[in-house]
Amino acid sequence: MSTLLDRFRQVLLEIFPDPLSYADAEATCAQFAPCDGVEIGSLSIVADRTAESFIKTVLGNLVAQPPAQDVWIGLNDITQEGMFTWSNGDPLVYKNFAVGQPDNGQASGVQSQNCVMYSPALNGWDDVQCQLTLPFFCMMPYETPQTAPQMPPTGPGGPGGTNPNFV
Ligand SMILES: [Ca+2]
Repeated sequence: MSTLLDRFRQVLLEIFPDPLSYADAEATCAQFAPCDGVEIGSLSIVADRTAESFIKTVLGNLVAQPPAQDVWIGLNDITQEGMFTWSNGDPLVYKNFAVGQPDNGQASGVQSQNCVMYSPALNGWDDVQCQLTLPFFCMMPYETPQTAPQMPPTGPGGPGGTNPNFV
């Protein structure tokens, strides 16, 4: 399990490697939503470069050979074409669309593209068809450790797989 602790939001980003459509990925994340939280249980937003770097690192470890797989991020313009919104309602401040994107499928000319993936190969974001199946990250609850003593940091692949560089 690979997670990124966002200390400000008190959430963890956790990868779900099995590919799903955007809607099914959203539904999977929503299973973890508490009654009183809007962030927990949504597809991961990418609020800054730190989060994006983490996602890229996890993807690099996920597959043996590059190129790493693309993943859904919690960004879409399903409601209104061209108006991209994060799954948790945050304003779209940090953006990293790849060159020429979002193009709503203009290049392919096949079908509108309303859901956004992060592509390590593109080193950025691309709007694609929502029915594509991709791995994804969910925003998961982070529970502050109680009175247990601090454990020494573990490297990637250690217990829990938490990368100390991002905590
Ligand atoms: Ca596109």
